Amino acid sequence: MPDQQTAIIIHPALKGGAGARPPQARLDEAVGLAAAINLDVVAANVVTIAQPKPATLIGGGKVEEINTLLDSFDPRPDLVIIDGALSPVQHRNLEKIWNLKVVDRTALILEIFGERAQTAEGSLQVELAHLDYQRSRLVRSWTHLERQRGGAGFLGGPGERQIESDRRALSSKIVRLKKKLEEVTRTRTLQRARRKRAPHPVIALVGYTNAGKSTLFNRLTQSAVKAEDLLFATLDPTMRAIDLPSGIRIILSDTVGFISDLPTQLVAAFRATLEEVLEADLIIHVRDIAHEDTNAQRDDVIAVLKELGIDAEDERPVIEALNKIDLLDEDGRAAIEAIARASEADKPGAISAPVRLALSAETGEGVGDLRDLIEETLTAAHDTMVVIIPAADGAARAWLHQRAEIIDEAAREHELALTVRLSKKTQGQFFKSFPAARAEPIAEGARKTT
Ligand SMILES: Nc1nc2c(ncn2[C@@H]2O[C@H](COP(=O)(O)OP(=O)(O)OP(=O)(O)O)[C@@H](O)[C@H]2O)c(=O)[nH]1
Ligand SMILES: [Mg+2]
Repeated sequence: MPDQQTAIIIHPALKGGAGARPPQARLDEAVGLAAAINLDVVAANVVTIAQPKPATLIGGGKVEEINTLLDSFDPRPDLVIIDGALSPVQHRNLEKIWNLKVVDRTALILEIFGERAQTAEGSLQVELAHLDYQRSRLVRSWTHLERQRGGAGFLGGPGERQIESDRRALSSKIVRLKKKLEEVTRTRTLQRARRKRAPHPVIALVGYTNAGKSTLFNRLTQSAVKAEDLLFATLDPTMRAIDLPSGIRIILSDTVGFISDLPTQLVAAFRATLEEVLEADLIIHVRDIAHEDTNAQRDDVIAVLKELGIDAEDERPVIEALNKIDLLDEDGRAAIEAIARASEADKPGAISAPVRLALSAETGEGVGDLRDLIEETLTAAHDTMVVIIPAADGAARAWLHQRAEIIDEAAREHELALTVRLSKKTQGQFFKSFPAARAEPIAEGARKTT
């Protein structure tokens, strides 16, 4: 285990810059990010920027001040983290001036993702994003930092493989990785297709990092998925089948947390990982309602979902789980509960107008209500019915077997009676494709067999 590396963090705040979040809160978040990869943060400052400098982003005076700050430590810190985006030129210049490794926000998040990824696909995606980022920095020689820069991540120690400084080598590596990733993704798609054949509704938990998704996932599944007070504790989607009280089986999926200014490289790379969300029947947006930036966090999550194609037009039901109410005082809690009650009219909810529910994944308060709401939402979107098709209509039968949950199948004279659970949307498709089919009201007792 190498010694813990030390870092100072600078949050560059553009004067009069847009943004719902106060710079101090952003700085705190950056400190949390650094803690997530076990960096020892020895100083953290906001630096106000009147006008971004093309050469160094930060003005000359401030650059000097930071140098003095660095010198005041003995030994000097290992890293400077700039909680913002640096152009390759700014990056190189700052490293030269401070004679120190500089890490920008993208690289920091990439590093965290790299440490957390657990599945082959997750690791490949991060590596790819990392290479892509490196390639963008490979405009000239890095020799002045050769010693520090080893391995895939900036924290890589000596002995790890050196980054190819040659753009071409990097590019061919990217091509190889992409191929490998394609293979892994294909396997996953196959797995997903197999799951589709057992057509259980998929419920995706999404939300800002540290909102409590994994804790809620554990509550709901009573399993032990890593839940930690670390940013980005979960990187690869974890899925688990659970049975709701009525017997409906659902697949719950825990996902990677979102963050503001997610590196574009990662948005692209993680699209596949978040595909589960794209295909979910119900989205639960978990929010840390006790966080001072809770509204800005919500907006960030909605922005990322939009990038993934889940926009205001999406008709999928959305539940906002207003989590961590145990951290609120009485007034705060009353306010949140009022917001939740007011949203009942929005049932079954949508991304633009979600149904809200106050709860605490930690204490379990309200989690039962969430389970009921999930059940209610899914039931509203699905019907159990008897579908009658001509006995000879193999295509209709196959279609149903592929996309519906078959509860019962009985042969009648020249006909087949299938008791199925079908979403409203799928029903529409089915009866349009197979006009000879018809629906019958479900016989008493048949529902029990679910
Ligand atoms: N007080 C309180 N803490 C909570 C609650 N839910 C989660 N936490 C804590 O919040 C922290 C983050 O929880 P996680 O479940 O790991 O959050 P996550 O959304 O999965 O985070 P990432 O995987 O990093 O995106 C942990 O320390 C939890 O114990 C809650 O209802 N109340
Ligand atoms: Mg998690």
